[in-house]
Amino acid sequence: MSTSSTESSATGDLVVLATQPFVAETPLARQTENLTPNTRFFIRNHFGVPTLDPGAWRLTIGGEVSRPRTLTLADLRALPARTFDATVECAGNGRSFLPPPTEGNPFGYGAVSAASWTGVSLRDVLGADPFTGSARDVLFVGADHGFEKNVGSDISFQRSLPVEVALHPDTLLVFEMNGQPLPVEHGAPVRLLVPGWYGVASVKWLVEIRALDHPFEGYFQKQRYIIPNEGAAPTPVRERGVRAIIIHPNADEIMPAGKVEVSGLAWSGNQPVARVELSVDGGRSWTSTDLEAASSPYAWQRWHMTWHADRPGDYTLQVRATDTAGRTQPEQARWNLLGYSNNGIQSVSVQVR
Ligand SMILES: Nc1nc2c(c(=O)[nH]1)N[C@H]1C(S)=C(S)[C@@H](COP(=O)(O)O)O[C@H]1N2
Ligand SMILES: [Mo]
Repeated sequence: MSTSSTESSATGDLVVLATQPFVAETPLARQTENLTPNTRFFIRNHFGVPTLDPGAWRLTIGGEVSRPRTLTLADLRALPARTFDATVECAGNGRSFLPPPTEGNPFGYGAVSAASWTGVSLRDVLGADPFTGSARDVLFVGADHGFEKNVGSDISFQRSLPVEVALHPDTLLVFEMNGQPLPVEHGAPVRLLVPGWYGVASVKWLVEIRALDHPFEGYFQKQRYIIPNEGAAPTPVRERGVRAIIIHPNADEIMPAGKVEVSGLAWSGNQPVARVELSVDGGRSWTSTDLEAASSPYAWQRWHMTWHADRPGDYTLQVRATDTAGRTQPEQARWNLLGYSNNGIQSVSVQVR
C-alpha cells in the first residue's frame, strides 16, 4: 500500500480533501478541457491504493457462472477493444451545498471529471450464456481493503450490479484512460466502468467477478451509497442525475459592465443533455444557451452564452439542464443523510461594476 506517489503527483492539479484515504477534487476553474487530463481527474478512494503488478494481475471469474476461470491482462487485450468518452461523477459531488451539512467528504462541484476510456465489454469477457440459472447479482471485488469502523472488521471494496447492467455492452473492463495506461490511482491495471452511473459502481483495482444467487448486501451496497426513505426500502445510488455547472465566471467575481462569456459543463446519466438554460435574475427568467453536441451518450457537454451585463449591480447566475429523456434539475435536491445526488440548481453570485 502506498499513497505518497499519488499525493505528490496529484496535488498540483487537484484540491485535496483527505490523504488517508486519498480524496481530491478538480478545481472548477481547471475544468477547461472537454476531457480531463489524467493528473487533473478527481480521485475518490475508500482505502489505501493497492499496487498491482500488471504482469502478475489475475481476474478471477466465479460463482454462478457457466465457466469459472482466471484471466490475465493479455487475455483481456486479445478481445475487441472499445473506446468512448464518459463522465465519472461521485454521488457526493456538490454535497457541501446541501443544507444543512451532512456526513461525508465536503465536495464542492469538482468530484466529477471526464475521460476517453478504452477497454473491453464485460459481456465479451463473459461470453455467451455466461451465468447459471441461479445468478441474481454480479459482484465486483477491488484489491483495496482496510478496517471499516462501521463494520468492525477489515473489508475490501465490493459492489454489485444487476445481471442486465453487467451484460450491457457499454459496461467495460477498462485498461486505458485518455490513451494512456490506466493510472494507479484510477484503478490500474483494470477497473470496471459503468458509464452512466455514479462513480461508486465503477470498481477500481478489479480482481474478482462473482455471480451470486442472492442480492449482494455488503457495506458499500446497503449501508453507504443509498438514500434512506421513511418507511420504505432505501433508494440505491445508481444512474447519475442531470446537472449543469457554471465554470465561468467564478463565484464572487467582480466584472466591468459589458459582454460576459458565461460557460460551463452539463451532463446526465445514460443519455445526453438536450438543453441548458441560464438565468441571471435568480431564477425568474431563463434563456437557452448554446450547447455543444455530446461526443457519447455518457459524456458531458460544454455550453456557453454571451450575457450583456450592461447595468451595474449584484447578480445571481443559475443554470438548469434538461436531458433527452426529459429529466431536469430540482431547484433544491432532497436533503439526505449521506448527502448523495445533490443535483440542485447551482447559484453563482457576481458583481457588475
Ligand atoms: N476499488 C475501489 N473502487 C472504487 C472506489 C474505491 O474506493 N475502491 N471508489 C469509488 C467511488 S465512490 C468513486 S466516485 C469512483 C472514483 O473514481 P476515480 O477515483 O477514478 O475518480 O471510484 C469508485 N471505485
Ligand atoms: Mo463516489
